[in-house]
Amino acid sequence: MATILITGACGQLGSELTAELRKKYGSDSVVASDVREANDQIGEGPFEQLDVMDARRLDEVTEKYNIRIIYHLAALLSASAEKNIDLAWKLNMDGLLNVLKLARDKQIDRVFWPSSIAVFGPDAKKDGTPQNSPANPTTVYGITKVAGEQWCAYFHKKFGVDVRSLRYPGLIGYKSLPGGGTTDYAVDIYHKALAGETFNCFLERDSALPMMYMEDAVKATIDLMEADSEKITVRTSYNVSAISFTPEQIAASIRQKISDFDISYEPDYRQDIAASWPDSIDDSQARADWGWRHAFSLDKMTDDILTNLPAIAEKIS
Ligand code: AKB
Repeated sequence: MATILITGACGQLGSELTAELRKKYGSDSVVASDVREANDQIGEGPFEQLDVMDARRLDEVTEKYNIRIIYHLAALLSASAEKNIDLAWKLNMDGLLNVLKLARDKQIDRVFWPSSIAVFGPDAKKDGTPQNSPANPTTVYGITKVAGEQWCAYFHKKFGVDVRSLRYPGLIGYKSLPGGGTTDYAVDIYHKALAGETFNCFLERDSALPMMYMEDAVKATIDLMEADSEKITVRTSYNVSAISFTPEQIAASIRQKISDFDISYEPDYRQDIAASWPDSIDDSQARADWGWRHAFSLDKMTDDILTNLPAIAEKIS
């Protein structure tokens, strides 16, 4: 198996993707990297401390392990990006350009880069947003994702870089804590429910957003990366979708298991971000091109999280 490098491996998606790729291809075939120190969730295997804005260090790590495939996940998410627009632009763009140029110069076999539903803004269709809706975001994060998608398409067309991408909805997992996203409330809510605390939600009760359970997200990512090249007809980024719900609906799902769970609402600036995004996404192109299917409904996800989180909650909080 060709050696894989993951950037941002200690993040919410990175931790679970690293662990799954190591299970699938063997620990030594997957080099985890992050600007932070390694965490327990990524499992055993090589780790390098790496800032993706440092092109020379990225090159050094690639050479050291003879890297052939890169999952480039390091980025600032939407809420953090609004608080630090300079860092968001620099990290999200310079990081991606460093990876794309390296892939071109070293003829890396395949690159994965995450885009987001944040590419869409208020003028996109709210429900079942199509693949080719106008992408006019009103957030800094969204701007970096639109620009990033165009860079991916450009490097593919001009230099033949086999870069693939998904527009993730909000990703919900229990194995690590997210940081800096607008959809993160849907992770935190389970921790509060299990601790017997009232959850104070920063979104309005009826603010619907597209979401996906982490197990589905990891599967979508690996399926896309393993698909034959001729099946990939979208070289900006694929819409992918699973479930869509409001804070009120996730609270009701939790209440089926924890009947006295309570939620209160105190919307802040993140409500404006959420309001600018779609409520649900049409991902028929991904389903047709490379066979994407999700497995987890809202209640199935709630059940899985509330069953498994108690055993590890203390370790990750
Ligand atoms: C965020 O909330 O910023 C992310 C995203 C939807 O890309 N989870």
